[in-house]
Amino acid sequence: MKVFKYIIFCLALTIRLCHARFRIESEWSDGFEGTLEIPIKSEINNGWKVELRFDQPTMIDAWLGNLHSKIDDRIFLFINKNWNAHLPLNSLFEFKFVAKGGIAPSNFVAAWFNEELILSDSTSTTHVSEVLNPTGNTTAGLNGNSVSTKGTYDYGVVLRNSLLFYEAQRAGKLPSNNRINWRGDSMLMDKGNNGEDLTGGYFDAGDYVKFGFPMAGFTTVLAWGAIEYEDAYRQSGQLDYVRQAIRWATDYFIKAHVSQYEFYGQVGDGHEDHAYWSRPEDWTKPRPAWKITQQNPGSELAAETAAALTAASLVFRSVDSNYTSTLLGHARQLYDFANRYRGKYSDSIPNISDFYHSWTGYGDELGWSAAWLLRATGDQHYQVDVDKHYIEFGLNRQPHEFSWDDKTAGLQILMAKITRQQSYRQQAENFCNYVVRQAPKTPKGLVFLAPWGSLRHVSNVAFLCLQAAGIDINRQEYLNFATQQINYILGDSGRSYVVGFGNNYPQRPHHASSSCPNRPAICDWSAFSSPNPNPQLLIGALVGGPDQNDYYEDRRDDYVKNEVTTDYNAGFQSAVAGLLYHQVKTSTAYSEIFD
Ligand SMILES: *[C@@H]1O[C@H](CO)[C@@H](O)[C@H](O)[C@H]1NC(C)=O
Ligand SMILES: *[C@@H]1O[C@H](CO)[C@@H](O)[C@H](O)[C@H]1NC(C)=O
Ligand SMILES: CC(=O)N[C@H]1CO[C@H](CO)[C@@H](O)[C@@H]1O
Repeated sequence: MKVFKYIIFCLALTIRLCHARFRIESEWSDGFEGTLEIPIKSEINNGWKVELRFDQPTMIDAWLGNLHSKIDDRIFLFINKNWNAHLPLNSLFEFKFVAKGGIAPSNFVAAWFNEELILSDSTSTTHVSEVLNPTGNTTAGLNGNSVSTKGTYDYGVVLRNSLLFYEAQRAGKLPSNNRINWRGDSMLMDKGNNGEDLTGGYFDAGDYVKFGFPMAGFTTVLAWGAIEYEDAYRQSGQLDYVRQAIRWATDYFIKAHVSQYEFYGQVGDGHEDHAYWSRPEDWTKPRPAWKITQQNPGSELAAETAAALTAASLVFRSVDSNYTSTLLGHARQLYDFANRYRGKYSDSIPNISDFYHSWTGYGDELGWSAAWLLRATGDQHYQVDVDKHYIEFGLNRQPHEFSWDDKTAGLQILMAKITRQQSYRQQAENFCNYVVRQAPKTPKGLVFLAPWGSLRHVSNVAFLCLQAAGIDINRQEYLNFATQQINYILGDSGRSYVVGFGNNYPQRPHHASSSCPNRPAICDWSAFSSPNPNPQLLIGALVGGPDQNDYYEDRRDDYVKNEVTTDYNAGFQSAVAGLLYHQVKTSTAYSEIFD
């Protein structure tokens, strides 16, 4: 029997590529044959991909494309063949397929063309969320059409250097493959109140305190970049290194999580530390450690650590399943701890308050960690929690930055990626439109969100809006923005702001250990006040950056413009990985990448 029937449900308000139609060519007891009619509204030069979703397992034959991946036998991603990578403007692309295995046209619930939802039946939101790819990664930003990000900087080298900076920040016993020859073992006496081993982890910045909250925050951002832009890391030979960098933090978080409701969130007193200017290797005094418990909870800290462990679980999923489940186990417990025993972490660890007081409260971290757990596990309870947190904490608000303190914009973009729902996409777009189109700029075009560490704010928003571009929200505009901002940092402004890279890079970062001469020479406050460059090259470190007039001085005593931190480099490194990723994808047709 030959039936002609159209299923048309066009999301006209949100979708540029509207009026895609599905035509059923024929139908029989075991399956059907159908054609997706896709009007081509902008010329496709570099290939395309089509994703088909069903609400029950099926088998698909489609001869116009190569099957690239298949999830749960329900989600099928097809990439063009060599001969049909080009689709002319204003043509109608007819993508035909046969579905078999006891399936009816009503089981076909949604289709995407180059990241855009082009067809969705009225019930598809529930269907689609049930069959979400738990890693959410198969479709990340592959659309290469008409994007030009011709950087004149070698982003692969920048990634390598940034990872070397993280290596220079390691506390604890260094492994034999340590690449920083002026660094050695340090702070081997770090322990908890009951003697628990708390060695390892990262020094926060130019100092030696281990602040758990920003450490977790930067780990989440590094892991996020490693998930989305895995190909960029692979292509530049840095995939193993970024995994090691993430693991250096997550191994420490696992140690610090000494029981279900006990987590150490700080080692070292900031005031005492900041009175010391020398090498970490030379510090011998025992250091205090503070934890959160049921009686003294800390929801920002526990939730952000849950987010970091969850994001890291996605990084290790394909290489170490045991470690992945260890990470997820701790993450679930810490999220539960954060949500069940609520409290401001600075009330429980008051020693933090002069350094990383959380001004935005814990609502953003609760939403953000639930979203990460949703992505990694597909467990719909976390969707319910995200919804609750959105309402309780007003998380649909439009933030003005993305930072170690405020995760709201990250949550909104992450949810847009996971669910593809318009409400989240709109929030992501509002945020990026604000930073790209409205926020203050310096005379040379740097977006200027805050004076202290201006470039970390720039990098963070560049990273987020690259991800928005990857799900086709104002793609070209956001890609151009991110390229312009990152290239400003790398040299377009007339100098480089990354130690050891490019033209006239900073020589005197506010960073104690690299300001010290080689051992055994004494290192003290005279190293701090010396006018000379730091004796050790802290390669890869991003400094704070210029003021609103593009003014900057390379002075060691200027911690506003010239400190370096593990937090600053994370958004920066992930943004650079994103630019490299888009470069690679646009210089190669899909067929070449995936064949
Ligand atoms: C998994 O990891 C745990 C903790 O690191 C270890 O004790 C266990 O032996 C590992 N299991 C496997 C199968 O590697
Ligand atoms: C931080 O901890 C140190 C060491 O226990 C203590 O002397 C100092 O008073 C504390 N400072 C604050 C602000 O809590
Ligand atoms: C990092 C990650 O999770 N990669 C996964 C992306 O999805 C494909 C297909 O499901 C997996 O094979 C990868 O391991």
